[in-house]
Amino acid sequence: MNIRPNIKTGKSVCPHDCPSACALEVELLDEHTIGRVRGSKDNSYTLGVICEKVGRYAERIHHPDRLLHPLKRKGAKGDGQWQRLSWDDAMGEVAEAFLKAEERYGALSVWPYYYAGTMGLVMRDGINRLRHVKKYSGMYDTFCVALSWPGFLAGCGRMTGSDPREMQKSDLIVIWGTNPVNTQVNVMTHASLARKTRGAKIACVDVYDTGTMKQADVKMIIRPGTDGALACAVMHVLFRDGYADRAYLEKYTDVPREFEAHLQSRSPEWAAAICGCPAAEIEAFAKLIGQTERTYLRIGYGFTRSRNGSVNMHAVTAIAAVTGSWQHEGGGAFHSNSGMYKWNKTLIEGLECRDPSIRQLDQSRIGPVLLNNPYDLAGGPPVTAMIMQNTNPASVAPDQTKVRQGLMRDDLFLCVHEQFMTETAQLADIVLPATMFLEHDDIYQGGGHQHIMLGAKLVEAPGECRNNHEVIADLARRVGAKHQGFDMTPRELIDWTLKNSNRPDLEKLEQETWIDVQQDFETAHFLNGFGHPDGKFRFKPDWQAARFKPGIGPFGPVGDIPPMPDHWGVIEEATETYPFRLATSPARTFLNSTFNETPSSRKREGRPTVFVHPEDLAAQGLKDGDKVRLGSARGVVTLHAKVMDGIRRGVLIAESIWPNDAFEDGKGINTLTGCDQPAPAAGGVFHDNRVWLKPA
Ligand SMILES: Nc1nc2c(c(=O)[nH]1)N[C@H]1C(S)=C(S)[C@@H](COP(=O)(O)OP(=O)(O)OC[C@H]3O[C@@H](n4cnc5c(=O)[nH]c(N)nc54)[C@H](O)[C@@H]3O)O[C@H]1N2
Ligand SMILES: Nc1nc2c(c(=O)[nH]1)N[C@H]1C(S)=C(S)[C@@H](COP(=O)(O)OP(=O)(O)OC[C@H]3O[C@@H](n4cnc5c(=O)[nH]c(N)nc54)[C@H](O)[C@@H]3O)O[C@H]1N2
Ligand code: SF4
Ligand SMILES: [Mo]
Repeated sequence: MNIRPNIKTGKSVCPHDCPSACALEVELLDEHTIGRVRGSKDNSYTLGVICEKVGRYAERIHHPDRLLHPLKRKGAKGDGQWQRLSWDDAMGEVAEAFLKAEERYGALSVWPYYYAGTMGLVMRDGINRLRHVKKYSGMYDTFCVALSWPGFLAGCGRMTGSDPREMQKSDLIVIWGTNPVNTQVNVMTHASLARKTRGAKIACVDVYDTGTMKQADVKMIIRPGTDGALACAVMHVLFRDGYADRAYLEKYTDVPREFEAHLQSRSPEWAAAICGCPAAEIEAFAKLIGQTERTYLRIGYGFTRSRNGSVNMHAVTAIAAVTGSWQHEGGGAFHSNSGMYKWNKTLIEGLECRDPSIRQLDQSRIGPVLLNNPYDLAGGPPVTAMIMQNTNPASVAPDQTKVRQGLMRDDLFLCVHEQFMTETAQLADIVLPATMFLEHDDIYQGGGHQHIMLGAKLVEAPGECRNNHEVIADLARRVGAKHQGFDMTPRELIDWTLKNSNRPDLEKLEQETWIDVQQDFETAHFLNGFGHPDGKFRFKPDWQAARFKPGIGPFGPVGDIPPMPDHWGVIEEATETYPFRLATSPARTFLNSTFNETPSSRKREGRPTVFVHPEDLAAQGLKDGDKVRLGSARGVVTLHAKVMDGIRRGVLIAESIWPNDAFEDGKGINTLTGCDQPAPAAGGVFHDNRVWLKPA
């Protein structure tokens, strides 16, 4: 799409929870209205490409259903009746409820709750300043990375990796457990460039025939939760057939010979029985990796959303250590660059007021927390007052029935600060209207690349919308929380944070719009050593020490984690009652539950659907398009079946996240998912569900 002449454009950053954090150019039609949104061609990672849903952002920002005024519940919770009130009255009610909760049960009964609906550091994380100053309950954020990060860190010791732009210089890009065509489109830009310019091959490992898989030369379709087995068999072949780089292994890894011996019984035949993928395909895949020096492992999040997810992540990272592909440009591995930025968030988060002894309630267990399960409350008082920003747990959190029951509690005061009347906002006592990213100033980092980026305010907000910082600062004043961060503007917070993180200041960032902070080649490729004290990659990690946040966890049976990469059979294996394994992979034009309010996304995605192997469909006496029910130990949902060839028998996929009310009975897909805490550090197990499938 070309720039239209005579239309003013502004530079911005996509704020959504997506590793691509695209650099944007936004058409500004007047001070309230945007036109088209494009990817910036000048940014070396974005390269002018963004996803279709953000390309038509005008549809979201100018949506007729945007919340414009503070609202107060009329009638019972969830009745859908509201009355308008002024900001002053609304904030007065929130403050009063918080002070009352504190007086009755202590500060721990207030639980500020947030997630990454915006990735802006000021707007996303500022809620923690209020939390820390007031000593409210902590939140352990487990939806997304609590499984993947400990798995990556277990081996590599630092959350960085080969420059993602190096994919252009690879000869084989292995896209493992991510579906970038849907979830982070720029990976495909760089992989396709490598294919075009040097004939690189693309391999994809997933549990169904995704849009990414369709573009791949090598297609590895496995059963969910079996990546550890596949990785072990690949490494078995690498050692067996002489593709292991022994000099590299001796220098850079902890127990290479013990690991080689361990892998001797992990043959392709062994893995085939677990993964459901023929041994010959595993052999060929391993051989290709072994023969290609410049093999780049682009490792995603999706395959870690299982009870053995951390172990599987670690197993996949071990492949690059066996081949030593880290030594080559266009080689090595990448999961996230989050470990690179090293922000000083003292003022944004009020870190100097943080008391590490305060309980951390697990975000994914919001259901049991609100149902007063003693384990989840860690012996403390019940949660009786909450403010939520940038998240929609009544849709996205696991074990939805419990989440809803908890949020419906009569003695819980809930304030939701939102852009739309989400499933969560519908259950609130007070709903506050929030700005969108183009209506406020913030700063962003690229998880999937290496830029610090400024997203400045470009248009005026509609109605009475206020940004997160304003709301938190206002509430702080009303509940007597004092901190200099509450008295600063977002721009002052951005400037302070940049300067105190040894980065150029706001003025400089404003001139440049983004700063490339890529590490040098040796550091990014761990050639100066991996992130452990001895500088070695660990085939045998210290799982007991594996945490995502200092001081929290480990959870679950850490002692049972296999000492070296393996298939760890703690997933919800199918049983006679629940003969299928279900993954709830992201749909292309929804982003979690965001965008599921836009008409073009709804139209493109159709209706809530479950993909079923043709033989499984026939065996159930069903045909394509039939209405079906899925049931797990946690509940039942109703949707429609669609036949899918590219999937193993016994595996189901329900692309997500549809609004709850798009399903019969208003029960969304997370009715089926569980919220138990997998080892070592807990985390959302959205793709690890045993279910039955029946005609509706
Ligand atoms: N369109 C769209 N984009 C998104 C999102 C979205 O919901 N929709 N979500 C955003 C967020 S919050 C995140 S964290 C990222 C996540 O982005 P990704 O890293 O891509 O992770 P997921 O999207 O959870 O899953 C990716 C793929 O993993 C597959 N998968 C599931 N289980 C397994 C398994 O056991 N083994 C293997 N090999 N594959 C498996 C799924 O089928 C899916 O195709 O995407 C972001 N971008
Ligand atoms: N079944 C299933 N469930 C999943 C997943 C899955 O793959 N399958 N993925 C999981 C993952 S990886 C994640 S990260 C979670 C994400 O779950 P959430 O963090 O809840 O993400 P969203 O559903 O995108 O909701 C974000 C909300 O923030 C609001 N918002 C955006 N910007 C702002 C702002 O500036 N201020 C305020 N006040 N509000 C704002 C949006 O309107 C939106 O309603 O979902 C998890 N749930
Ligand atoms: S690909 Fe991700 S970061 Fe880029 S515009 Fe789309 S949602 Fe935003
Ligand atoms: Mo996520």
